[in-house]
Amino acid sequence: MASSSGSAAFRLVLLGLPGAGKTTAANAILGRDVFPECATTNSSMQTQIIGGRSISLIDTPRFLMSSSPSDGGRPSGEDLEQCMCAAAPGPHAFLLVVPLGRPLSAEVTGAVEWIGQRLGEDALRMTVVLFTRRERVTRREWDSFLSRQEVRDLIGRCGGGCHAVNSKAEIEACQVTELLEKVRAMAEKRGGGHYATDKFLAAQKKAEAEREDASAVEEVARRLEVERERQEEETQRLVLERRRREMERPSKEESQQVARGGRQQQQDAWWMAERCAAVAGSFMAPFFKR
Ligand SMILES: Nc1nc2c(ncn2[C@@H]2O[C@H](COP(=O)(O)OP(=O)(O)O)[C@@H](O)[C@H]2O)c(=O)[nH]1
Ligand SMILES: [Mg+2]
Repeated sequence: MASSSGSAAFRLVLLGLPGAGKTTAANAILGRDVFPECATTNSSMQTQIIGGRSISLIDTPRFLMSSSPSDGGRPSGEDLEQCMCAAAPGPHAFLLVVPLGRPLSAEVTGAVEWIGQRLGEDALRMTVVLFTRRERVTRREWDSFLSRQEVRDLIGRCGGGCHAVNSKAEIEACQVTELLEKVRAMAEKRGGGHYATDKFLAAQKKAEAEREDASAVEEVARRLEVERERQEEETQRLVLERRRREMERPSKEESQQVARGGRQQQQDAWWMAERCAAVAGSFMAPFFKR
């Protein structure tokens, strides 16, 4: 995802969990309070010439790494896309800001995974872990912290190693130079160039289109399923209706019996009428003879 910029400028994106110290570190690196310290809601860029090089820092929203709106984050992807646009044509490094003085939480290690998943392995190769609140640990504590396996794993996943600062106090120029030297060395190791925002955005768009296609296919499948269920119910209803009609209709034998019974009654009626006529005839005959 990297592309060659050929520019002497560096664009660095600060990433980290809420309250990690991104805004404070950005202001300290630039030596001016240019980013407001109140809760950051949008990614924005500020530029300063440091040691003859144009350094642009992109501060990111408090909840960039949280996709859950309940945490204050915006719908997945929106903040990150805005961050990438602010860093266009692309950052030369990502600074993953991690505060010192507390054990590494699962969220911090999760942040590294987040970078890998959302920005790709290339972004991890151009990430420096920037530890803040350096003044809170002694040299001995710092050394012991660095020797811990989970810390080594965290730093090992990032191509640019680590750097520690106290951003509450003014960061000394030499510390900034040291950090920028790490970024430069990292860029050189990678063959130069910056993370390509356009490729990132194109990949985002492609993923978005794929998600839309997948949901369109899901919608068609859902409609087909509804139609299949409807037809099944209709067939069931017709079968029951036919059964009900069959139960109500007399059987063939019953109908033949009924028909036979009717004919018999008719024959009986004729026979009765004939008999009556015969009896009536024999009874009346003597009167007519006279
Ligand atoms: N002591 C000390 N406090 C710091 C340092 N960096 C940040 N802070 C404090 O940590 C809090 C959160 O910092 P902020 O930059 O707003 O965090 P963000 O949410 O990552 O931007 C603020 O009160 C800062 O003053 C540091 O290096 N040392
Ligand atoms: Mg902030």
